[in-house]
Amino acid sequence: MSAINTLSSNELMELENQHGAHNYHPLPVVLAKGEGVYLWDVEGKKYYDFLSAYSAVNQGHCHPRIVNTLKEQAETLTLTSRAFFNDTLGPYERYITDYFGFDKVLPMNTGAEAVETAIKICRKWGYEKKGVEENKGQIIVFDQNFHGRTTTIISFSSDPDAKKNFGPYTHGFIKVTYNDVDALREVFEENDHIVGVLVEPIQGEAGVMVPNASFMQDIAKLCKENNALFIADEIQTGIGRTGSLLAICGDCSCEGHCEKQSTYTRPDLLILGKALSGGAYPVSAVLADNSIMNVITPGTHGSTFGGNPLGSKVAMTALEVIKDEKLTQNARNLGKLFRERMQKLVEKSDLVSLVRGKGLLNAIVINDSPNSTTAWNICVKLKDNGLLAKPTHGNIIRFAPPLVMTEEQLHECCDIIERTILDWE
Ligand code: IF1
Repeated sequence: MSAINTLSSNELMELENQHGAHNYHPLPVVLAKGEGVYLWDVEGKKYYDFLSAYSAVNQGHCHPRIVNTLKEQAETLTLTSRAFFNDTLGPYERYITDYFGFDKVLPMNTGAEAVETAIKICRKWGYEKKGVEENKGQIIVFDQNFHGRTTTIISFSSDPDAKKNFGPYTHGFIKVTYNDVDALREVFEENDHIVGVLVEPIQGEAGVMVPNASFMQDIAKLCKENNALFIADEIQTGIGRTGSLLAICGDCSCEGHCEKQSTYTRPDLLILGKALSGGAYPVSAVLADNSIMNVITPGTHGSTFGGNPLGSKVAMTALEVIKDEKLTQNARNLGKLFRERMQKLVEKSDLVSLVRGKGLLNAIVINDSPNSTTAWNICVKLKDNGLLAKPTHGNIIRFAPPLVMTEEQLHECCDIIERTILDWE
């Protein structure tokens, strides 16, 4: 056994505390192994994962097919840079554009980079195609958004922790209340320089806020009427998580690119990350049709690692797994079951005031002040009882297990949650 593995959880936490920047406040559990829906800590205790690395491991931990692809490609070719062609990028680009129904893809690595990429494409499109005066373009964003942590993205964050003392901030964003079509329409009416609208189909960090069923269609419609780009950040919600291939598909059971505009509202720019690699490697992407993507020309954008052979191969396998194992359908079915079980708990317990979500992206709201530590303490208890989840925004607990869960496992998890909550009172 290697030297690292002889250290206890306490010793490992102390190492992070001593030598790492304190940019996180993790639950006190030190994980050493993962397989499917399970995680094990250093002492060998087994847990159900109910976070899925913020929806990056939709395909389950260490999926054998994804791991095999990673190993094989790692032994063959990992990185060439984009100074040369390579033999995996083209096939990957054809695969992902077919999969989601767009002309072209721009490959990047992290979610924030992909959001930055979409913002750059949108602005350039605004000046070169829409004819907006240079440097005047505005992008509409929403209150309580989460799109990443670069200086431009945090410039339009509503979260003081994410934003304060990181200025000066990037201009060119107008913030509107989420789920408020009238407010959005007003901004369009008052401003000639809108080049796009950037939105999460469900706001994750805000506490799994599910907007009205028509909100995405309303945005798409306003964008069309005002010649602005509809930009969907599906980094957390996409790739099966919400019981549809994309959350903007709504309740349509198509695989993402059907013509039923009533249920599927096709974005002009689609942003993906996280589960695009099944958590094995950082892979993100922006998809668009030619009329938009062709504003990007040599030298205007790029990344050393974006589109590398390892990431490309891993992403192809990760997307295949979603289809082959019907994980989207599983998320839809299990999600209904989960919310039914939690709804019963809401009725039985004064501690839980509501459950909301779609597919396997759900949250319960704890009946206490957002400043209380109740949700945190419940998560610590859940951990002791063998289930890992994380509070968000004080009194909300997000529940997002890997999509490879079985019905039997889900019931066992609901039993753990129920017992933990009922024992609390
Ligand atoms: C952290 C939240 C989840 C995202 C959407 C872009 C990104 C994210 C919709 C950026 C990333 C992560 C990042 C992680 C916490 C986490 C998160 F709680 F903050 F909201 F998932 F729920 N768009 N979300 O959700 O992607 O650059 O990280 O690859 O600690 O920052 P990234």
